[in-house]
Amino acid sequence: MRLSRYFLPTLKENPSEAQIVSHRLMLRAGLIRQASAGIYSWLPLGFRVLKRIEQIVREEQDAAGCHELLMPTIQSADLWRESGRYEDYGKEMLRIKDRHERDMLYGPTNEELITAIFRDSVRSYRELPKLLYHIQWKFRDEVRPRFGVMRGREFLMKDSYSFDLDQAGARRAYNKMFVAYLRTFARMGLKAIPMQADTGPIGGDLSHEFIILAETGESQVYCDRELVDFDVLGEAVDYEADLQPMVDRWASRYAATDEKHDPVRFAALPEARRIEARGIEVGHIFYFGTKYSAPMRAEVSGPTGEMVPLHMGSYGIGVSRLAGAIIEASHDGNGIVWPDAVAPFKVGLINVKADDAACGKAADELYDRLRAAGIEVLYDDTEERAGAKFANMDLIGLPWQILVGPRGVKAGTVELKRRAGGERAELSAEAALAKLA
Ligand code: 5CA
Repeated sequence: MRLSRYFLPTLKENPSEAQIVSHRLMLRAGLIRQASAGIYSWLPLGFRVLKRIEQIVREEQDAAGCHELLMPTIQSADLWRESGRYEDYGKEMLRIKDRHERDMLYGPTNEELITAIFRDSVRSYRELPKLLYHIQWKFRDEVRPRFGVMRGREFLMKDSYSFDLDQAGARRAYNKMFVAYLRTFARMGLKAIPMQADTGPIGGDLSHEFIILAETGESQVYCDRELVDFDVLGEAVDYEADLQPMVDRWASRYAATDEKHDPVRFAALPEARRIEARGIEVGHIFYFGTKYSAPMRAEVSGPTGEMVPLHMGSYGIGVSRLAGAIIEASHDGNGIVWPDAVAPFKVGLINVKADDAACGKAADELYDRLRAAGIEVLYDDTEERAGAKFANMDLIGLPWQILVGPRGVKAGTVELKRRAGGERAELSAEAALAKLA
């Protein structure tokens, strides 16, 4: 992509409305713009990041045997009356009337709708277990939307739902999601720690929040330091095998949010291992048994012919929140430092001297070669002065930068810079290409 043709409205000044670094950087780097309180437009660069995050989430859900579908954002109130949550949800729910005066709502979550879909199509325990998910916008009329996309009113969520005959089956589904979540966040360069958590309006008695540690997090959390160093991506996962030992390895260590904190158990840890910190919740998984299936009569015939209500769980990931959370975890004084896996482009190519014909030619050629090699590149071919280009490229945080300047053009070299750490090397264009390919 040539920057001269792209739409990347970056800001030089810090926007006054942003209180935390990720919000500031998302506005400054031209990723998002606020449409109204807690509601954001995703500009081209931000949208690429959002799609990257979504794709990692999708790949790990698919690997765990979860099937993607898409439910609507607008739902009928009648379904929510069946579960009893229409009244319970209170002011957080955006309620709408259609032209026939029917009560509708903008979905804050989808337990009711998926339960209705399932009960209308599945009759026998033989069709179980099933895991379904979608990635769809939600609306919650939060009292205090803040921190940009971290606590929005409209936000993108991946929500999965599991259907099993009994509690043991539901536990297997829960474990699959537990492991899939560990992998998902690790692939994004995050250290997310599963912590015992409150279930809130979703309900149920088994629940973990996946929390990344960050000073600006909204939750107070407590955990065993050793969890931070657990390796996640090192071992291959067989989702058909018993995942309980792997889950226990994590769940047996102390990790809890404020609501579930047990000071006595925490104090039993050696002092050097006690972490008390702030955390950002990037995912939340729940087992809630028959909370929805019983009142909504989502039943299947069991092995002996009797009708039994489904055992269910739901599993959420804050896809849009993750864009902010990743920046909280990965930035420096100059801007964002995107982990490779979610970066909007892999490389930023800079023509350091816009008015130098030889530089322009060399940079154009390298741009073509990078693209031919399938490397995603944002090429700053604008007339800006070099200093402004460098600052801008650091701000948007692409993992690699290639600088093409007059001295290098004479010597037959370019400068390759790693955004994280700032390491630089002078090398031939061929060597730079080989390194990036
Ligand atoms: N139905 C369940 C699981 S599918 C559910 O709604 N869970 S949740 O309420 O915990 O939300 C799931 C995830 O969405 C959270 O872990 C969080 O990462 C994200 N999320 C929740 N509220 C917001 C919000 N206001 N803004 C941005 N992300 C949010």
